[in-house]
Amino acid sequence: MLDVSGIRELHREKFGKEPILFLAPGRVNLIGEHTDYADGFVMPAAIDFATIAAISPCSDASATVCSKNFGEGISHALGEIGAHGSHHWSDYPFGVLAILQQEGIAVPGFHLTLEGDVPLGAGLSSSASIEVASMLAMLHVADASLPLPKIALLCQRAENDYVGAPCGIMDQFVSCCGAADHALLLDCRSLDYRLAPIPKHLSLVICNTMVKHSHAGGEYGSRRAEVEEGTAILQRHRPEVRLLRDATVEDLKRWGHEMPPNVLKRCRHIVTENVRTVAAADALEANDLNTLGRLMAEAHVSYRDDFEASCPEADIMVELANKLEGCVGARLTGGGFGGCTVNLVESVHAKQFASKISAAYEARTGIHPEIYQSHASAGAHKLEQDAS
Ligand code: GAF
Repeated sequence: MLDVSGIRELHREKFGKEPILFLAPGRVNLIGEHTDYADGFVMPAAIDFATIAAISPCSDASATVCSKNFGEGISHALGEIGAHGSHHWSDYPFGVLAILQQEGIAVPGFHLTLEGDVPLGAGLSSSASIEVASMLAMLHVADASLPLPKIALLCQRAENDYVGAPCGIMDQFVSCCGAADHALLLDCRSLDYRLAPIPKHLSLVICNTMVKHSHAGGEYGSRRAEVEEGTAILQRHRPEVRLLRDATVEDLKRWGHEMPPNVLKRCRHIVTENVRTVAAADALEANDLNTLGRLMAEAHVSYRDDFEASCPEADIMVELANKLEGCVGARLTGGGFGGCTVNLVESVHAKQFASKISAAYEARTGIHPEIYQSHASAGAHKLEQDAS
């Protein structure tokens, strides 16, 4: 759990001013992987792990960010933020500042302290949580407000344009709009969403394979490029296909032979994943947990075999989970190539599930995993002065 009063104290000590605090959560995705940038469907939930941004205005025209857990602090003149980052952790808050400036929002000089407990590089959206918490904080000192979906879009732009990671909208959106005890089915084209309650007797158990992933690294971008290549081939026959959201399995059967085999597989993952994701939301709402579990299993196989975004350790984690008592569904979550699995587990079995999977995974891989239990939590918000 984040030490809210410790963060407040740290800020006071460093900058001599009482800060205002904002919290933005990380996320776990139940289903719908790499569908967001194809205008498709995703169903994540915000989690108990988060970033807190503590901010106070300063008298000169500079922006200073500091952190104990992300790394060294840094300061820039407000007029010298630039359009691209420098591969430093502070690219996330400075990217947010750059985008707000581009939007014509006059953010005055500030001191910003950022602390978080979202495991880094684990596929749980630590970056989105830093961006969203930073943006809420900067909007506060600018005395400006924006609707949450707009904040999500601007944070995505910070990550795409300033940090240089070609992510979709899912992570920033659920960090902004997540709701306690609910998963969020998002239509990534219209940004309409509906909240599906997670049954009270289920727990979210997140298993960290400890295999690091990185979005700025090549694999995420190369998958995205393959998806775009496949989309362009379909568009020759069906110009109304703007993105893979508009394509069907029939389209792929008819014209898939024109695609390189790997491109066809990537497209098949996305087209079928969209169908599974909407069906999974329906199943969750209908309390049809067998169907939900089956769809999560199919999604993992598709992610592993068609999208080729899994890794041996994640496959082992999922295989082990599926054998344990109380497991409703298990799959690799997030951008892929490592990170965490998401497991829906009957709460009465969750503790035993965690200890058994930890021991079995370590026995199979020699890696000691981290296992986190989380609720589906609320989206980004201001922390009241007395929050501790
Ligand atoms: C990462 C990206 F940031 C998201 O936009 C999404 O594409 C996800 O990978 C895969 O579903 O988290």
